[in-house]
Amino acid sequence: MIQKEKTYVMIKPDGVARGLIGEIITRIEKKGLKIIGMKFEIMDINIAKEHYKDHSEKPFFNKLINYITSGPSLSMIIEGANAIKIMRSINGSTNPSEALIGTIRGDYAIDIGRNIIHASDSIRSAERELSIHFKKENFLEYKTINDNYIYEE
Ligand code: IDP
Ligand code: MG
Repeated sequence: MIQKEKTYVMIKPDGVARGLIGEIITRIEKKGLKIIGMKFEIMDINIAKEHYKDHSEKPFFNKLINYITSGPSLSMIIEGANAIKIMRSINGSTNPSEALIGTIRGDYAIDIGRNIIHASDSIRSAERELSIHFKKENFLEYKTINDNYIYEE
């Protein structure tokens, strides 16, 4: 059995407001990654601060928290082999003007302060972020066709 990872992905309020939920989920599903949890909400300000606490000293921190809590965002638990690295490549570089065309940020965004999507950057941050946003019972187990056709065994 191939070892699967879990990562935290969030379609930020600009991605939701621009009608990109379907497009983004389509890319994740078509790649073969599995959605095992989902939450649509306006993120609590303290949760947002905890999520971005590594950036709390940065000059853009307050604007970032205002942006993330400005409207509904879609949080997801995404599972798959190398899911953390794959989701970061699907998203593209943090600054959309440097992100490659073909990535979500490269195709749909321009400004670093409106870059549509988040994904955890390491196993440690994925575990930390998933525990901030989800409870144990939010991790759903079910079969998809991917179990037979995306992986060799
Ligand atoms: P990441 O989202 O690709 O992991 P990080 O460096 O962890 O990038 O930054 C977190 C988020 O903070 C970015 O996605 C972006 O929304 C915001 N951010 C990062 N750098 C800047 C900046 O220089 N100005 C405004 N917002 C920024
Ligand atoms: Mg980051």
